[in-house]
Amino acid sequence: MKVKRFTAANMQQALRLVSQELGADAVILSSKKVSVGFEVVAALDYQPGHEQDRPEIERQLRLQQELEDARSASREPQPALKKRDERYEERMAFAGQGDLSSKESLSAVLSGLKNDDFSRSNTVTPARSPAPEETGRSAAEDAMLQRRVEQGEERYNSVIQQMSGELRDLKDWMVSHQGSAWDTRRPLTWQQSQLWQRCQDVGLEAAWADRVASRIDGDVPLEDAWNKALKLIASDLPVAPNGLLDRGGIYALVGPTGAGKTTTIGKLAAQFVIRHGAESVALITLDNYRVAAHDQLRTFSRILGVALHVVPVNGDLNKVLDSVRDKKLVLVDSAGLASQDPHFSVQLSMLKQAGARLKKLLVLPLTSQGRCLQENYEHFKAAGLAGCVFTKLDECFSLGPAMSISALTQLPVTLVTDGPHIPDDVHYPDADKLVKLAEQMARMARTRWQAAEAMSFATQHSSIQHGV
Ligand SMILES: Nc1nc2c(ncn2[C@@H]2O[C@H](COP(=O)(O)OP(=O)(O)O)[C@@H](O)[C@H]2O)c(=O)[nH]1
Ligand SMILES: [Mg+2]
Repeated sequence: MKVKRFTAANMQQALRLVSQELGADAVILSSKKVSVGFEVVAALDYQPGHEQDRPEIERQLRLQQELEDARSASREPQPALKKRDERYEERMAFAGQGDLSSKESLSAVLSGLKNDDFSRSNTVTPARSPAPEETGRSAAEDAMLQRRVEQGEERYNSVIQQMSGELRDLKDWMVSHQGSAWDTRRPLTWQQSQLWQRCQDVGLEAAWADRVASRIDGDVPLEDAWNKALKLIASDLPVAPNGLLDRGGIYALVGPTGAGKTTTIGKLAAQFVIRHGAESVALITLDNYRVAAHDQLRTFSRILGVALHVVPVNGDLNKVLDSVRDKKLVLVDSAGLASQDPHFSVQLSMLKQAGARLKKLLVLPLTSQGRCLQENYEHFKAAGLAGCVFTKLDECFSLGPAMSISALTQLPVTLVTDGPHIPDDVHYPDADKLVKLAEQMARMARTRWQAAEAMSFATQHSSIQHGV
């Protein structure tokens, strides 16, 4: 937008100056009678009704005035300057509230005037800057004036830049807080906060969600960014090599009561017996703190024809392990004791003493709440964990909490069980499939909630209808 003030002996001449300099599309913003004739303020590319343009109009008029004042200062005595300042104040107040109540296009105004109004034009006092030869001012003075105007513009631009920077910071801060991002010191963009929220829906721990969201740049559409995020989640999830237990080894399953330790041992033993024969497997149990605690394992051992070794309270697990050295696969079952139980520390030290040859796998039932799973990890980590087993996949509604423990503690998922049936319901994990499943569960949960909400709305609605 270009704004300029024109002064002429009469209105027609002032409009002609406008037409000459700004063209027929110029819009008259204001006009008024002044001592030397008429003054018109006109603009090009002006949008009527755009109140936000007013500062820009005022800025351009002010610059024009400053330039004129500076020019006259170089040839007029001081008191004249004050007079001009007053004129400037007067003009500022006048711009936008002149005699022409509506802001009309110049072509419309001109077409309303008689042609001979223009032919009768005589001396015009143009607002345009006089050339140096007209004013008698030197080129150096002109350059100085020009510099002053440019300095004013520079100051203006730097203030605008500073303000837009502050606005950007404020927006980032608001976005990161709106998304309740984990690390509020490092704000997330709007898209990252959307990804963060989706990670939360999947059940990922806030710290992991934050790590995932902050690694995605915001240049791609949200759905593409989400697919990238899912790939990152899968790559963050440590999984044990496929077929690890098929090669044999010495494994102990630890975890809370009812997690599925004994059942999983039954599945693994049965599969190994089918492939390698009963004499290749040994079962050991530390769980003899309760009456009939190892009855279930004894039943498995009888059916499979596999030897079962019971380590008594305060017994020597290492000695028993030595006695089954010739077995390809040794599986140790344990009791899911509470940490305040005095037998817990006894069992823990037995497991620790067995050293690295005995790989301890933490059994995490996916049906448990995230907080419980975290407690289970804290409870058993002193045993020196080598991996974890996800159980009850068939009964769970969220995979995120267990996946978070595995990813944040770098405990590889070694096995996944998805039913109580022996020997079939045990599998080696696939990170991509687990993540996909986790996302599907989150989507299903959302749909379920939406349906429930719709149902409750429908019920309330019908209640009102029936006047209940
Ligand atoms: N649905 C389902 N049930 C399981 C699974 N694994 C174990 N269970 C059941 O969970 C219950 C407790 O299992 P158990 O092996 O005794 O747990 P433990 O106390 O850790 O030894 C039993 O009824 C099992 O049949 C599984 O993957 N899915
Ligand atoms: Mg058991």
